[in-house]
Amino acid sequence: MKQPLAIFALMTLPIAAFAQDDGAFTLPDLPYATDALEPMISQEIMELHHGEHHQSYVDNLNDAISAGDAPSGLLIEELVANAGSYPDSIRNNAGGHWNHTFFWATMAPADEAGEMSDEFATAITAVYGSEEDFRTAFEEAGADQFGSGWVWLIVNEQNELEITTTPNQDNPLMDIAEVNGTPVLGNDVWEHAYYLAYENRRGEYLESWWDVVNWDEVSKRYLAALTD
Ligand code: MN3
Repeated sequence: MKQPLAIFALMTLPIAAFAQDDGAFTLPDLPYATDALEPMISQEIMELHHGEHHQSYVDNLNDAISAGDAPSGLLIEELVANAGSYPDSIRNNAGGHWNHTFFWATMAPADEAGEMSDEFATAITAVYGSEEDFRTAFEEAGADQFGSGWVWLIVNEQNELEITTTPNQDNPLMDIAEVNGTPVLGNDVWEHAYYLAYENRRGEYLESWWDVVNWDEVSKRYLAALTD
């Protein structure tokens, strides 16, 4: 089951994220300005989060591959899908690169965030009762993730929507994840994602974040993640 998930992830992420120059992974450009998600995500947080944190995952991943921790020339999806076969240097940094690339691509400035497609909205309502109840469940899962990690909405192996969390930079595409599936939405609940603006108020960050979710993009990823 791992290979199809990896293929779906490849199909639904921007190609630029995986361009390799001389075999090295590179930091993808943000699809908007660093101040474009204000005030939900401050420019200061965005500059640090993208320019420093994400860059570090990319640099550390390249260093780990150079050191022989994983073969060179593999796709990020291949490294992520087989994370359990590699040292933590690969698991953490390949995960960090994939997760942040996904995160930037599934957000948008509030006035460009779009709407859920009818198909996606229907699926949300079928599982959670209403969009509001879905948001509450997602926020609660994010708040309950102990320490650093991510909260995800995935299409699971039964082709159903499911909310799950992962610690650190793990994600549901990884072979070592407790729950496997294709992410269609994910929020970063590491303190570096919110602390400068929200301090210890993770719940407030999770609630504010909805305004910058790119529903057009998430709806497309939902359709792409469904299997026959
Ligand atoms: Mn982060």
